[in-house]
Amino acid sequence: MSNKFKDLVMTRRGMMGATASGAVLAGTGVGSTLMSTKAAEAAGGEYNLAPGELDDYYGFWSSGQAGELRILGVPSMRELMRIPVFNRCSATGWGQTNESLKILTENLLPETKAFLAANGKQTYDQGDLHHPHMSFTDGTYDGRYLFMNDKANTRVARVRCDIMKCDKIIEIPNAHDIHGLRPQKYPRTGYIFANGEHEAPLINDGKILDKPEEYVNIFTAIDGDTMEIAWQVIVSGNLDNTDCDYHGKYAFSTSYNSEMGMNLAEMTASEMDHVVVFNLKEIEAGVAAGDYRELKGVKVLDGRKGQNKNYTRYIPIPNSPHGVNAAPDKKHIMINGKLSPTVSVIAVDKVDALFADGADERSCIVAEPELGLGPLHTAFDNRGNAYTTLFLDSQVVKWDIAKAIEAFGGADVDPIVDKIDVHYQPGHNSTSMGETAEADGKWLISMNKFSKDRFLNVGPLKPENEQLIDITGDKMKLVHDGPTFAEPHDSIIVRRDIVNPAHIYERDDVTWEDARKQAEADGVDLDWGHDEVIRDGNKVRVYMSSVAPVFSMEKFTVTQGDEVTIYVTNMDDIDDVTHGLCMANYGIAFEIGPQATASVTFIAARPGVHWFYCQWFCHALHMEMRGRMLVEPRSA
Ligand code: K7E
Ligand code: CUA
Repeated sequence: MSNKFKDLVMTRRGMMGATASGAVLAGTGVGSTLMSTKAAEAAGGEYNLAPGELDDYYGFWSSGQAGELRILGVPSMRELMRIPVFNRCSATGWGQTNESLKILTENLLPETKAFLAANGKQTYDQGDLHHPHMSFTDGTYDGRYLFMNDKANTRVARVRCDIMKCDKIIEIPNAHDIHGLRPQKYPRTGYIFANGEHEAPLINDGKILDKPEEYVNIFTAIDGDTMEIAWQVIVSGNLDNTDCDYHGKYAFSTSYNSEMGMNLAEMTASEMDHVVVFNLKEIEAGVAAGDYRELKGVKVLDGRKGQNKNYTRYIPIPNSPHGVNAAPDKKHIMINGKLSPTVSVIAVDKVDALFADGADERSCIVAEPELGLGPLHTAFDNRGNAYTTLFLDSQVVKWDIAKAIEAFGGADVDPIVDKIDVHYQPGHNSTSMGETAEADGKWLISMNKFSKDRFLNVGPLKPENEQLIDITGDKMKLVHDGPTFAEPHDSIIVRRDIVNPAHIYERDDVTWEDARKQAEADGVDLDWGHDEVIRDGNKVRVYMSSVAPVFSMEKFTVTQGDEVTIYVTNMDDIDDVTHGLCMANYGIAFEIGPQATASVTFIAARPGVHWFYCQWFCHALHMEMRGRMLVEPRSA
């Protein structure tokens, strides 16, 4: 008998034996085994949705260096939509329409605008979108907004969940390279907490390089309603990831470089790094008391080590911690070890003492289970289990939080419940509703940085791989491989009843308020099928509307060198009838959703007849949906 065959027989015998003895015992254990098996089958069977069936969850995905937000259906893992944010988009005209350019430029710092102008640009055309999170009310998602960071260019963006478009992007002054980002969970969002990852001189004017003592790092709180900066705190060490408690009292940020080193050897020199705890009430009191300096219009408080202020505490954590994850039990914060094989568990109710009576900073650590190599991020179910990605082991480990606490107290228990191989090198993971108090323990996504041999070879650049795991049973069960283009960095999984986007736009949407104001000034009623060419010196404003399959304007004439703005209002009010306007050989193309107005401005520098056409398929006569712009040569 070959070894393989023997193993198989052994396994089958083992299984049969367990089932048989279970049946004989007929105790409570049998019932729960059957229950969990059934639940696993039920959940596992549904991931492969039939055509036309809808998913149970919205998945909101970051795309890392691709700079956009993506919507997937979970559990089918079908990609439903891409929302351009920090990137440019050929299909929607994001970064080209006046409406999107306003969002992309209005909150850039003056020095950034000057720098971009020197490079012939109005705004950045790239970003690195890591962490998408929904706004909260009372510890769970409220379906209002999604917030996300741009590590590349130090920005934070917001997406409106009613239309699933980005409506605000702000640049964060004083900080460098926003990485960790989380919304306040309680009582509501409230604050958006944003970590500056890379430390720099506070006044970064090019006069300081090798004086590490002058380098600082900045933690920022943004008002999620106004997207204005509430306050900033200077910290010691750099800042990686962040999360906050369920009580509205504290935020927690990991620091993998408490040494403030400038190279790898310096950055990993000490055995211990730290987690910075931010005391929100104390910081607000400090702001009220005027204990800040104003830098680039922002109130900046000093929370560095050794300042002995009550704004921050520094909890020592083994070398180079990474992810921070608040458990849905509202009691525990997980600090993922990265270089340490451990996850450090902070008890939130023991944090008060760090501020009140100067208790030892490590006294709030209630467990530190050794889980495997390279723990990066942790997700949760509703049964007291945590699921941690192990980057180096290429595994997800399921562990029991209560048992980890018992073991830390000296009990002889093993908190590890199960391990599953993932393919390969997982970074973030997320569970259904797992970062809220309504975690439901159904699905786990493992976002893996490498796919290697899992898919057909597409050349040296490989897709990444996000895997769907059924977590309803005792054992985790891998049910789906999902190849993705750069990069499934992070995701959240939101119950579908929480998200209720519109089908068509409201005519009075704020998105095109500038167009509406200009139209009013020009005596044009945007809400009726207008058709006007307004001349204003060398500025020309062309107003037209669209109803499938025609533009209201068949042709218009401008003069070479004119600054032309074309406003298009889509008068169709039918679900899914989006039009576009593409001006051939002018590099212009944008989307106009049903009942929306969109506009674009350009210099008509190229004389001749130029066809514009609708580039979003809208009608059987979509090809016929076109018109002409005549650009007359400017007479010398
Ligand atoms: Cu979310 Cu990579 Cu930006 Cu962890 S950080 S993997
Ligand atoms: Cu309108 Cu195609």
